[in-house]
Amino acid sequence: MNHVAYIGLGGNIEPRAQTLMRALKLLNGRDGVSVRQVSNFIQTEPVGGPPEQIKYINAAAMLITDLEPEDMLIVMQEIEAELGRDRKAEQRWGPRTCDLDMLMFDDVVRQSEKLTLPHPRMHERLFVLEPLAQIAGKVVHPVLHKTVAELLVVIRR
Ligand code: A4P
Ligand code: MG
Repeated sequence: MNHVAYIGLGGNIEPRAQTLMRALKLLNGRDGVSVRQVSNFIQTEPVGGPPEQIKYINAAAMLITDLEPEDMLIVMQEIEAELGRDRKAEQRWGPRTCDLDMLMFDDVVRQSEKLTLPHPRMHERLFVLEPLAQIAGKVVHPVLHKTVAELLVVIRR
């Protein structure tokens, strides 16, 4: 297990907390993936998407893994599908059972069609930074060269 990855979890279709718990269990059950830290589950106002969505529950987790980022993303997408997420039926930023985003993976900086690291919107989003700061406040963003705690201060201003 030679890599450290931070992921964001979010969902706004009931049972929200139960679905996120299942996602963490499924991740931890995969070969070469171990969930080591999990933030609190927080309720957040929906950002973007259609009006009148219910609130999200968001969380962040730290994993250690032998997988490379692309393989980790495939695992995350398989788990989203297992939890009933159907991308084709969904609107952009509309309600979803479980969205798993790869926020940071070691110090990898990469931009491909399938995977951008760090996640391109993580530093703009309270619903990502607030739970992430609970478990990774001192971790430095490899592009912005600020810690997660510092990024959180910036967007709260
Ligand atoms: N992709 C590229 N980089 C990554 C990465 N680092 N992690 C690609 C995960 N995926 C990555 O993602 C779309 C494509 O991004 C994938 O095919 C993958 O190859 P998706 O999960 O299918 O679609 P999405 O999540 O609907 O789109 P997007 O643009 O990623 O949405 P966001 O940015 O994740 O926002 N409000 C609250 N309060 N809480 C939320 O959790 N989430 C969203 C979704 C909107 N509003 C929210 C929340
Ligand atoms: Mg996503």
